[in-house]
Amino acid sequence: MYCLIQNLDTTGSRAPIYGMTIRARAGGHRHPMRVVTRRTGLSADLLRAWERRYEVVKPSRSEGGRRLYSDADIERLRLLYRATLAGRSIGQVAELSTEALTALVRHDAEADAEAELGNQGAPGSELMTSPQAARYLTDCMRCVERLDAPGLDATLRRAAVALPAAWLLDGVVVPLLERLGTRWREGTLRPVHGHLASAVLRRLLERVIESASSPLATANLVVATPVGQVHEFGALVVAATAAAEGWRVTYLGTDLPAEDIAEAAVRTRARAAALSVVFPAGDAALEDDLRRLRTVLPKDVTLVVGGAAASASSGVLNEIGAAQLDDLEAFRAQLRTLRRTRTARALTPGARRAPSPPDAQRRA
Ligand code: B12
Repeated sequence: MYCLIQNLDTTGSRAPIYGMTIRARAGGHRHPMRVVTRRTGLSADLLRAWERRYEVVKPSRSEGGRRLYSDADIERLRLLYRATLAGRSIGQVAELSTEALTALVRHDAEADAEAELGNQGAPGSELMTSPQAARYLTDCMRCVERLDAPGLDATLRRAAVALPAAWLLDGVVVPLLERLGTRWREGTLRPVHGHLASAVLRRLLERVIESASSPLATANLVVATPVGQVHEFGALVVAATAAAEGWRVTYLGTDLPAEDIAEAAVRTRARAAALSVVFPAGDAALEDDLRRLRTVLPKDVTLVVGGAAASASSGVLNEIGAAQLDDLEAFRAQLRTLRRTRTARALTPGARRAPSPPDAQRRA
């Protein structure tokens, strides 16, 4: 499909960019400008100027003549904006392919972190991730303490624009959730603080999952918590992490029976299913459900399990061949390995294609 689209496009060195955009236009969502400005952080005026002068994207038009942007357009604009925030002019980056921009933005982020660490950071502190992230984290905590939901929402939105997704998650969202848990336990925050923050964080994570989940992705993932597991944020963070890694993510929510997870994996042609288990630990019903899930899940769907209760069931996880992962870094590494393995398989002459949903169901 991708080759076919590339062949259709004859715009020279930028062919892959427009090939990707065409594909998204043919099948993906189209978004009006206000969605684009909200998701990227660009103002409408700046966006129009970039289009006029540099043709950074070529939106289609509605019948009424309004601009309509694809998901790939939005991703490209977001990367361009980040590249300019790092100190470049738009003219220096407008011609780069989306892949080159992704690499550039990632490199900027790493360089920024190293420089800041050299200036101020002691290993092991929050500054390991980014001082900028630490500042957002402090601001978020202040908003929670004041029960200021709009303020928390606005701070997280700013963080989402300014920081690479991995920093947003590892440097702001996860530490914020951890602090909330600690303060709640200590009794220095009341349940209302936790509820207010949870509602805002859930919306943020859902936005990250939706907007980072690439419609162009070739690898699909389903994420859920199994039966009896109601703690949701591990699963949400994992889903957002995978989306930011370029996976197409289907987030299923909590407390799901094995059969439902398997059906979603089959229907979305998932390469992997990720489960979060937190409480209760070592639960016999959970372990039965995990065994059943492995039998109803197609064989070529990798099962990945993490969360505080995972180690209590490591015997069962070993037995069913599930990958038990402790943290988001290990998860990212696993996702990259899975994608490489799949690409290598697809490139091997005569390699077996991933089963179609009905085949997979029959085998199950
Ligand atoms: C919020 C919360 C709740 C909320 C959940 C809301 C929701 N929609 O999720 C509510 C109020 C419902 C709740 C209920 C309960 N909770 Co509670 N809860 C918490 C709290 C404060 C935060 C959990 C959280 O969201 N953390 C943030 C996420 C991101 O962290 P995480 O899940 O650990 O995930 C990280 C890693 O584990 C990993 N990860 C997680 N999943 C996966 C998956 C994969 C594939 C990978 C790679 C990685 C990975 O990545 C994440 C990022 O680092 C914790 C305390 C704490 N500090 O953790 C207690 C806590 C988890 N709850 C606890 C308990 C006991 C309960 C209740 C029994 C309380 C009660 N008496 O009713 C009930 C249980 C209800 C039930 N039926 O199971 C205990 C569990 C103790 C234990 N381990 O044995 C904790 C630890 C509090 C405590 N110290 O006592 N809880």
